[in-house]
Amino acid sequence: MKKFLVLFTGIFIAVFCLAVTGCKAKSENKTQSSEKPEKNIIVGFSQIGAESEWRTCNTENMMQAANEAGIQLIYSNAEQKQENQIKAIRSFIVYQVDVIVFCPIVQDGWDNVLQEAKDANIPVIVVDRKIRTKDNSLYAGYIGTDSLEEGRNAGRFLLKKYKNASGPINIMELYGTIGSSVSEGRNQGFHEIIDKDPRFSVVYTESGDFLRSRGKEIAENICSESPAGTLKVNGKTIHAIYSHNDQMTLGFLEILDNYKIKCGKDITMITIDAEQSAIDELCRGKINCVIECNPKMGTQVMEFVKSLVANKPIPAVTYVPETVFTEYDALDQIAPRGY
Ligand code: GZL
Ligand code: ZN
Repeated sequence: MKKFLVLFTGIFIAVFCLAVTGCKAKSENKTQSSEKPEKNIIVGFSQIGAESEWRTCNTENMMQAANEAGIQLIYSNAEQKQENQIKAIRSFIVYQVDVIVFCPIVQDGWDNVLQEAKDANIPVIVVDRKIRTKDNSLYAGYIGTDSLEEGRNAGRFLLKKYKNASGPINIMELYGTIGSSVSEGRNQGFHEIIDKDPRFSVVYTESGDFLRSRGKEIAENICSESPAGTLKVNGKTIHAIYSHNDQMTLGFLEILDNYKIKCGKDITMITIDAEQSAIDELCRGKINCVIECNPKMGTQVMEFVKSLVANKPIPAVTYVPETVFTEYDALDQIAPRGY
Protein backbone atom coordinates (compact mmCIF):
# COMPACT_ATOMS: atom_id res chain seq x y z
CA MET A 1 0.00 0.00 0.00
CA LYS A 2 1.31 3.42 -0.79
CA LYS A 3 1.99 5.95 1.88
CA PHE A 4 2.72 9.47 0.79
CA LEU A 5 3.68 12.27 3.09
CA VAL A 6 3.22 15.25 0.83
CA LEU A 7 5.10 18.34 1.95
CA PHE A 8 3.73 21.58 0.63
CA THR A 9 6.74 23.88 0.88
CA GLY A 10 6.17 27.58 1.12
CA ILE A 11 3.54 27.39 3.91
CA PHE A 12 5.20 24.10 4.70
CA ILE A 13 2.16 22.17 5.87
CA ALA A 14 2.75 18.46 6.07
CA VAL A 15 -0.36 16.59 5.03
CA PHE A 16 -0.27 13.00 6.16
CA CYS A 17 -2.13 10.74 3.71
CA LEU A 18 -2.11 7.31 5.25
CA ALA A 19 -3.05 4.00 3.76
CA VAL A 20 -4.99 1.54 6.00
CA THR A 21 -1.68 0.15 7.12
CA GLY A 22 -1.22 3.41 9.05
CA CYS A 23 2.04 5.29 9.18
CA LYS A 24 4.18 5.62 12.26
CA ALA A 25 7.43 7.41 12.82
CA LYS A 26 10.17 4.90 12.61
CA SER A 27 11.60 3.40 15.79
CA GLU A 28 14.07 5.59 17.61
CA ASN A 29 17.05 3.43 17.06
CA LYS A 30 18.13 3.34 13.42
CA THR A 31 20.29 0.27 13.83
CA GLN A 32 17.62 -2.05 12.47
CA SER A 33 18.84 -5.33 11.05
CA SER A 34 20.20 -4.95 7.52
CA GLU A 35 17.81 -7.48 6.01
CA LYS A 36 15.10 -4.77 6.13
CA PRO A 37 12.06 -5.99 4.15
CA GLU A 38 12.03 -3.83 1.01
CA LYS A 39 8.35 -2.96 1.37
CA ASN A 40 9.23 -0.67 4.32
CA ILE A 41 11.78 1.53 2.56
CA ILE A 42 10.90 5.22 2.83
CA VAL A 43 12.59 7.79 0.54
CA GLY A 44 12.46 11.56 0.94
CA PHE A 45 12.52 13.23 -2.51
CA SER A 46 13.18 16.97 -2.79
CA GLN A 47 12.35 18.14 -6.32
CA ILE A 48 13.11 21.63 -7.71
CA GLY A 49 9.59 22.42 -8.92
CA ALA A 50 7.53 22.04 -12.09
CA GLU A 51 9.15 24.62 -14.38
CA SER A 52 9.08 22.50 -17.54
CA GLU A 53 7.50 19.42 -19.11
CA TRP A 54 10.93 17.90 -18.62
CA ARG A 55 10.72 18.44 -14.86
CA THR A 56 7.20 17.07 -14.48
CA CYS A 57 8.20 13.98 -16.48
CA ASN A 58 11.23 13.58 -14.21
CA THR A 59 8.97 13.73 -11.14
CA GLU A 60 6.32 11.36 -12.53
CA ASN A 61 9.01 8.90 -13.56
CA MET A 62 10.50 8.94 -10.05
CA MET A 63 7.09 8.37 -8.44
CA GLN A 64 6.21 5.55 -10.82
CA ALA A 65 9.57 3.86 -10.24
CA ALA A 66 9.11 4.09 -6.45
CA ASN A 67 5.65 2.60 -6.77
CA GLU A 68 6.92 -0.28 -8.92
CA ALA A 69 9.78 -0.89 -6.47
CA GLY A 70 7.42 -0.96 -3.49
CA ILE A 71 9.23 2.03 -2.04
CA GLN A 72 7.29 4.73 -0.18
CA LEU A 73 8.09 8.21 -1.47
CA ILE A 74 7.79 11.47 0.45
CA TYR A 75 7.69 14.15 -2.27
CA SER A 76 8.46 17.81 -1.71
CA ASN A 77 8.16 20.50 -4.43
CA ALA A 78 10.56 23.34 -3.62
CA GLU A 79 8.90 25.75 -6.08
CA GLN A 80 12.32 26.87 -7.41
CA LYS A 81 13.69 27.87 -3.98
CA GLN A 82 16.85 26.38 -2.46
CA GLU A 83 15.70 27.25 1.04
CA ASN A 84 12.61 25.08 0.54
CA GLN A 85 14.83 22.18 -0.49
CA ILE A 86 16.94 22.61 2.66
CA LYS A 87 13.77 22.68 4.81
CA ALA A 88 12.47 19.54 3.11
CA ILE A 89 15.76 17.69 3.64
CA ARG A 90 15.66 18.65 7.33
CA SER A 91 12.10 17.31 7.58
CA PHE A 92 13.22 14.03 5.97
CA ILE A 93 15.95 13.76 8.63
CA VAL A 94 13.42 14.32 11.43
CA TYR A 95 11.15 11.73 9.85
CA GLN A 96 14.16 9.38 9.69
CA VAL A 97 13.65 8.33 6.07
CA ASP A 98 15.93 5.56 4.84
CA VAL A 99 17.39 7.50 1.90
CA ILE A 100 17.22 11.13 0.73
CA VAL A 101 17.05 11.82 -3.02
CA PHE A 102 17.34 15.42 -4.17
CA CYS A 103 17.83 17.51 -7.28
CA PRO A 104 19.90 20.57 -6.30
CA ILE A 105 18.52 23.68 -8.03
CA VAL A 106 21.99 25.27 -7.77
CA GLN A 107 25.42 23.79 -7.10
CA ASP A 108 26.44 25.59 -3.90
CA GLY A 109 25.15 25.86 -0.32
CA TRP A 110 24.41 22.21 0.54
CA ASP A 111 27.28 21.19 2.84
CA ASN A 112 25.57 22.03 6.15
CA VAL A 113 22.30 20.20 5.53
CA LEU A 114 24.11 17.25 3.97
CA GLN A 115 26.35 17.06 7.04
CA GLU A 116 23.17 16.87 9.16
CA ALA A 117 21.94 13.95 7.00
CA LYS A 118 25.32 12.26 7.35
CA ASP A 119 25.25 12.72 11.15
CA ALA A 120 21.80 11.08 11.11
CA ASN A 121 23.19 8.14 9.08
CA ILE A 122 20.85 8.86 6.16
CA PRO A 123 22.51 8.34 2.75
CA VAL A 124 21.86 10.92 0.03
CA ILE A 125 21.56 10.41 -3.74
CA VAL A 126 21.97 13.55 -5.88
CA VAL A 127 19.88 13.36 -9.06
CA ASP A 128 19.77 15.32 -12.31
CA ARG A 129 21.84 18.35 -11.32
CA LYS A 130 25.17 18.28 -9.45
CA ILE A 131 26.42 19.95 -6.28
CA ARG A 132 29.76 21.60 -5.65
CA THR A 133 31.30 20.42 -2.36
CA LYS A 134 34.74 19.95 -0.84
CA ASP A 135 33.55 16.80 0.91
CA ASN A 136 32.31 14.13 -1.50
CA SER A 137 31.54 11.85 1.44
CA LEU A 138 28.43 14.01 2.03
CA TYR A 139 26.53 12.04 -0.61
CA ALA A 140 26.55 8.46 -1.85
CA GLY A 141 26.48 9.18 -5.58
CA TYR A 142 25.11 11.19 -8.53
CA ILE A 143 22.83 10.01 -11.32
CA GLY A 144 21.65 12.28 -14.09
CA THR A 145 22.36 13.91 -17.40
CA ASP A 146 25.74 14.84 -18.84
CA SER A 147 25.28 18.57 -19.42
CA LEU A 148 28.88 19.03 -20.64
CA GLU A 149 28.28 16.51 -23.43
CA GLU A 150 24.92 18.13 -24.24
CA GLY A 151 26.77 21.43 -24.73
CA ARG A 152 29.43 19.76 -26.86
CA ASN A 153 26.71 18.20 -29.05
CA ALA A 154 25.24 21.66 -29.60
CA GLY A 155 28.65 22.94 -30.71
CA ARG A 156 29.23 19.95 -32.97
CA PHE A 157 25.90 20.56 -34.72
CA LEU A 158 26.84 24.19 -35.41
CA LEU A 159 30.20 23.15 -36.93
CA LYS A 160 28.33 20.74 -39.21
CA LYS A 161 25.61 23.25 -40.10
CA TYR A 162 28.11 25.97 -41.04
CA LYS A 163 30.91 23.81 -42.42
CA ASN A 164 30.88 25.69 -45.77
CA ALA A 165 30.11 29.14 -44.39
CA SER A 166 32.78 31.85 -44.31
CA GLY A 167 31.52 33.58 -41.15
CA PRO A 168 31.34 35.45 -38.91
CA ILE A 169 28.59 33.43 -37.24
CA ASN A 170 27.10 35.38 -34.33
CA ILE A 171 25.41 33.34 -31.63
CA MET A 172 23.00 34.31 -28.90
CA GLU A 173 23.00 32.02 -25.85
CA LEU A 174 19.78 31.62 -23.83
CA TYR A 175 21.18 30.60 -20.46
CA GLY A 176 19.24 28.49 -17.93
CA THR A 177 19.27 28.93 -14.14
CA ILE A 178 22.36 30.86 -13.04
CA GLY A 179 24.44 28.77 -10.65
CA SER A 180 22.95 25.45 -11.79
CA SER A 181 25.37 22.71 -12.82
CA VAL A 182 23.40 22.03 -16.00
CA SER A 183 23.71 25.56 -17.37
CA GLU A 184 27.38 25.77 -16.44
CA GLY A 185 27.97 22.40 -18.15
CA ARG A 186 25.94 23.28 -21.24
CA ASN A 187 27.82 26.57 -21.55
CA GLN A 188 31.25 25.03 -20.96
CA GLY A 189 30.73 22.07 -23.32
CA PHE A 190 29.43 24.37 -26.08
CA HIS A 191 32.40 26.73 -25.79
CA GLU A 192 34.84 23.81 -25.71
CA ILE A 193 33.76 23.08 -29.29
CA ILE A 194 33.04 26.49 -30.85
CA ASP A 195 35.94 28.38 -29.29
CA LYS A 196 38.31 26.42 -31.56
CA ASP A 197 36.72 28.01 -34.63
CA PRO A 198 37.23 31.81 -34.99
CA ARG A 199 34.13 32.17 -37.21
CA PHE A 200 31.89 31.54 -34.18
CA SER A 201 31.31 33.96 -31.35
CA VAL A 202 28.63 34.30 -28.69
CA VAL A 203 27.70 37.98 -28.98
CA TYR A 204 24.94 37.98 -26.36
CA THR A 205 23.97 35.80 -23.39
CA GLU A 206 20.93 36.22 -21.15
CA SER A 207 19.40 33.89 -18.54
CA GLY A 208 15.80 32.86 -19.05
CA ASP A 209 15.96 30.64 -15.93
CA PHE A 210 14.63 27.67 -17.96
CA LEU A 211 11.21 29.39 -18.12
CA ARG A 212 8.99 29.79 -21.20
CA SER A 213 7.71 33.16 -19.95
CA ARG A 214 11.28 34.49 -19.68
CA GLY A 215 12.08 33.17 -23.19
CA LYS A 216 9.18 35.27 -24.49
CA GLU A 217 10.26 38.38 -22.58
CA ILE A 218 13.84 38.18 -23.86
CA ALA A 219 12.65 37.66 -27.44
CA GLU A 220 10.18 40.56 -27.19
CA ASN A 221 12.90 42.92 -25.89
CA ILE A 222 15.30 41.98 -28.70
CA CYS A 223 12.78 41.80 -31.59
CA SER A 224 11.24 45.14 -30.70
CA GLU A 225 14.73 46.74 -30.91
CA SER A 226 15.75 44.99 -34.16
CA PRO A 227 15.18 46.09 -37.78
CA ALA A 228 12.20 44.29 -39.38
CA GLY A 229 12.86 40.66 -40.20
CA THR A 230 16.19 40.48 -38.36
CA LEU A 231 17.48 39.84 -34.88
CA LYS A 232 20.13 42.36 -33.84
CA VAL A 233 21.81 42.70 -30.46
CA ASN A 234 24.52 45.26 -29.64
CA GLY A 235 24.57 46.13 -33.34
CA LYS A 236 25.34 42.55 -34.37
CA THR A 237 23.03 40.37 -36.43
CA ILE A 238 22.23 37.06 -34.73
CA HIS A 239 22.69 34.02 -37.00
CA ALA A 240 22.12 31.26 -34.45
CA ILE A 241 20.47 30.80 -31.07
CA TYR A 242 21.74 28.24 -28.56
CA SER A 243 19.04 27.70 -25.90
CA HIS A 244 19.65 25.71 -22.71
CA ASN A 245 16.13 24.28 -22.67
CA ASP A 246 13.02 23.80 -24.81
CA GLN A 247 10.72 25.90 -22.64
CA MET A 248 12.78 29.04 -23.25
CA THR A 249 13.06 28.09 -26.93
CA LEU A 250 9.30 27.66 -27.35
CA GLY A 251 8.68 31.02 -25.71
CA PHE A 252 11.23 32.62 -28.03
CA LEU A 253 9.68 30.99 -31.13
CA GLU A 254 6.24 32.38 -30.28
CA ILE A 255 7.60 35.93 -30.46
CA LEU A 256 9.72 35.36 -33.58
CA ASP A 257 6.52 34.23 -35.32
CA ASN A 258 4.85 37.52 -34.36
CA TYR A 259 7.76 39.42 -35.96
CA LYS A 260 7.66 37.21 -39.09
CA ILE A 261 11.22 35.99 -38.48
CA LYS A 262 11.50 32.50 -39.95
CA CYS A 263 13.32 30.60 -37.25
CA GLY A 264 15.08 27.49 -38.56
CA LYS A 265 15.68 29.29 -41.88
CA ASP A 266 16.77 32.95 -41.27
CA ILE A 267 18.15 31.89 -37.88
CA THR A 268 19.50 28.53 -36.72
CA MET A 269 17.90 27.28 -33.50
CA ILE A 270 19.49 24.70 -31.20
CA THR A 271 17.69 23.57 -28.03
CA ILE A 272 18.09 21.00 -25.25
CA ASP A 273 15.63 18.62 -23.52
CA ALA A 274 13.73 17.02 -26.47
CA GLU A 275 10.24 17.67 -25.19
CA GLN A 276 7.58 16.62 -27.72
CA SER A 277 6.72 20.23 -28.54
CA ALA A 278 10.35 20.87 -29.55
CA ILE A 279 10.44 17.74 -31.70
CA ASP A 280 7.24 18.95 -33.38
CA GLU A 281 8.95 22.29 -34.19
CA LEU A 282 11.98 20.37 -35.51
CA CYS A 283 9.62 18.52 -37.86
CA ARG A 284 8.11 21.88 -38.90
CA GLY A 285 11.60 23.21 -39.69
CA LYS A 286 11.53 25.92 -37.00
CA ILE A 287 14.22 24.24 -34.91
CA ASN A 288 17.36 22.77 -36.47
CA CYS A 289 18.73 20.63 -33.64
CA VAL A 290 17.13 19.15 -30.49
CA ILE A 291 19.52 17.63 -27.98
CA GLU A 292 17.99 15.04 -25.68
CA CYS A 293 18.28 15.46 -21.94
CA ASN A 294 16.81 12.27 -20.53
CA PRO A 295 14.43 12.83 -17.56
CA LYS A 296 13.75 9.14 -16.95
CA MET A 297 16.14 8.01 -14.22
CA GLY A 298 13.65 6.71 -11.61
CA THR A 299 14.21 2.97 -12.02
CA GLN A 300 17.97 3.32 -11.61
CA VAL A 301 17.51 5.63 -8.62
CA MET A 302 15.32 3.06 -6.86
CA GLU A 303 17.89 0.32 -7.49
CA PHE A 304 20.50 2.58 -5.89
CA VAL A 305 18.12 3.17 -2.96
CA LYS A 306 17.84 -0.58 -2.36
CA SER A 307 21.64 -0.97 -2.55
CA LEU A 308 22.15 1.75 0.05
CA VAL A 309 19.52 0.25 2.37
CA ALA A 310 21.41 -3.04 2.08
CA ASN A 311 24.60 -1.12 2.98
CA LYS A 312 26.07 -1.65 -0.49
CA PRO A 313 27.91 1.22 -2.28
CA ILE A 314 26.63 2.86 -5.48
CA PRO A 315 28.72 4.37 -8.31
CA ALA A 316 29.98 7.93 -7.65
CA VAL A 317 28.65 9.10 -11.03
CA THR A 318 26.07 7.52 -13.35
CA TYR A 319 24.93 9.17 -16.59
CA VAL A 320 21.64 8.29 -18.28
CA PRO A 321 21.73 7.57 -22.04
CA GLU A 322 20.99 10.57 -24.31
CA THR A 323 20.89 11.27 -28.04
CA VAL A 324 20.62 14.14 -30.56
CA PHE A 325 17.90 14.88 -33.14
CA THR A 326 18.78 17.15 -36.08
CA GLU A 327 17.28 18.41 -39.34
CA TYR A 328 19.47 15.84 -41.14
CA ASP A 329 17.65 12.90 -39.52
CA ALA A 330 14.63 10.88 -40.71
CA LEU A 331 12.30 12.95 -38.55
CA ASP A 332 9.25 10.71 -39.08
CA GLN A 333 11.16 7.94 -37.27
CA ILE A 334 11.33 9.80 -33.94
CA ALA A 335 9.30 7.89 -31.34
CA PRO A 336 6.75 9.87 -29.25
CA ARG A 337 8.66 11.52 -26.41
CA GLY A 338 6.13 11.06 -23.61
CA TYR A 339 6.81 14.56 -22.20
C1 GZL B 1 18.46 19.18 -16.96
C2 GZL B 1 17.42 19.76 -16.01
C3 GZL B 1 16.89 21.04 -16.58
C4 GZL B 1 16.11 20.87 -17.89
C5 GZL B 1 15.12 21.98 -17.77
O1 GZL B 1 19.10 18.06 -16.43
O2 GZL B 1 17.97 20.01 -14.73
O3 GZL B 1 15.98 21.60 -15.64
O4 GZL B 1 16.93 21.02 -19.02
C6 GZL B 1 14.75 21.91 -16.31
O5 GZL B 1 13.99 21.85 -18.59
O6 GZL B 1 14.26 23.10 -15.85
ZN1 ZN C 1 33.76 30.73 -25.54
